[in-house]
Amino acid sequence: MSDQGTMHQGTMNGAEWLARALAGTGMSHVFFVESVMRRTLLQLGDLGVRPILAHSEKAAAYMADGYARVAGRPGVCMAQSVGAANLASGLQDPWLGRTPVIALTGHKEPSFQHRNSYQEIAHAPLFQPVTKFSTPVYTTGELPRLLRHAWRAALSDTPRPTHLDFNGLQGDVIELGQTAEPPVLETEARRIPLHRPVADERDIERAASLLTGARRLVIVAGDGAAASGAGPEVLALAEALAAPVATTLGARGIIPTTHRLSAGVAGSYSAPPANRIVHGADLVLFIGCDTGDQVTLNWTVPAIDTRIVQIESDPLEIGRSYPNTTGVVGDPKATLARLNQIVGRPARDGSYAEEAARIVADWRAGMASLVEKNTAPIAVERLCAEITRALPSDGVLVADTGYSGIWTGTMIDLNGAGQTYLRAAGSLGWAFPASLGAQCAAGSRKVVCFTGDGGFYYHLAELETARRCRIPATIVINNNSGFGQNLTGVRRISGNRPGRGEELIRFGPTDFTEVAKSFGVRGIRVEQPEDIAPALRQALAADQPVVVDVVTDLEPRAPEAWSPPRPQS
Ligand SMILES: Cc1ncc(C[n+]2csc(CCOP(=O)(O)OP(=O)(O)O)c2C)c(N)n1
Repeated sequence: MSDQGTMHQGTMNGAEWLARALAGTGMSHVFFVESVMRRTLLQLGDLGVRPILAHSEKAAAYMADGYARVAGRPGVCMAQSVGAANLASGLQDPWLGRTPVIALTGHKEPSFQHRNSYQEIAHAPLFQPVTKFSTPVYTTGELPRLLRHAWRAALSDTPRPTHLDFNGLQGDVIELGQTAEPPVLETEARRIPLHRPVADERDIERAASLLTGARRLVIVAGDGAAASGAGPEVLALAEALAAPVATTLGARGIIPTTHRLSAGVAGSYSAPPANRIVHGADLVLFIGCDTGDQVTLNWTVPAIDTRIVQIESDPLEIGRSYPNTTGVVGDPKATLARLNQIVGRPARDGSYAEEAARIVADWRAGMASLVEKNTAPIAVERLCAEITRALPSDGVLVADTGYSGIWTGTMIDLNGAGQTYLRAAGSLGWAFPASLGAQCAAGSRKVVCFTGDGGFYYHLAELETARRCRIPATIVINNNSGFGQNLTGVRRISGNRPGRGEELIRFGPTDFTEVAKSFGVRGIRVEQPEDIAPALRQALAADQPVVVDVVTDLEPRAPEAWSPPRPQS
């Protein structure tokens, strides 16, 4: 090809076009594993976008996920052909968590297909279940159109990953051709959600009259409400209608968690109050909430026949799981702003809000002895209380799945203003790489990762990335030498015989400060409760990554969700 790598009048090499187009969106970092798109990565660096070399493709995808959620713009991750399967597996969490991650891979030329090529299986089936849009790119000429489509698809409601698979195992096709298209992806670079349609006025009025007519109204705010930045509008509505506010785990902190109307996280990863309060409602207002099994405790909270009003930007979500639903399709923040105007300040009976506040206060009082526990082994409730105190007012908390989600979602309070809570959508090990990506987007805001030791083992190698790239996240490890959450289940199936089956879930002990040190990362070991606060203070003040390895015990159980009584048969 005669024009390889050279610049013609008004045209540009595809690799350069890609770099300029990505840089033009305002992104600051991309995440990759060598060997892929080297020219693009070098040019991105020249344009001020930092390529972060990760140690596995899955970690690169998680970094892009954390980055996107904090930046409010797409996160980009890249891998060569043989890394595509690993990258695709890393898209499960952003798919479930509804994050616009854009994955770029290479594949071998058509002439290599169907003849036992080294290192490659079909990519399309790998990406099909975890992307909204996935397509091969065979020429540079197609690149601008397909990348723009991948960009739009990732960002449009509901945001989710997309994928471009470039010809050539390192994505070489874009090295070969020229394009005259301007390197521009977006007409206007905006934070997500890009569009904020307000629902139909009659639908909002109908919702307002249902809501004001309910006596025991409860709001359940979901990840969509959090993504829309609807916290102030949710709180204003809750106050106007004296409605307790429960949230999905991902919307933890959308309003201040210590507010008298905050009922906490509802569903399966919850403390008892929220489920009791939601289940006691005569009408539930879901806002940007997927009504999935996790937030509804397998569709029992609220009960399936409860009257529902649902505000949701994606019409497909209206009534997906609750038949008795009145839908309002619009961006949560923009639609709530109008709803609040219509609702005004009606006279309300505040007795259900008072009852809810009492349920929460009683539960908190019951937790006080653990929250204040002063002796070793350290209670995780105490660790959480120390994180509540230490997290800066604009801090970002990134939680892993399982107990890490339950502990942080029930025992760490958030201010409902500048703080951000990100949680795994289920993949153990997600939090550590995601926190590194989040920190890349967060600038001077501090990111705190909360992970169990089981979760942390997954991507230990990224300690090297954190040091090399000087990503100053604070990594708190709840180090209980095993899969704590799974102890209950193993005991149950082994007939509660002491020790029986525990080899399935116990490991360690490991001193993660020694592990960190071997990667050149600072570590602080904490074995006594009074040492947690100083350790967090030092870690948060550092301009480098710090591992805070907190030694806890495997036995204590995290808060358990309240389940409604089974109907008599
Ligand atoms: C990829 C993946 N594999 C397995 C699981 C199942 N799982 C959920 S929580 C958990 C244990 C987590 O252990 P750890 O991170 O040490 O936290 P702890 O429960 O001890 O607080 C496991 C194995 C999962 N969620 N994701």
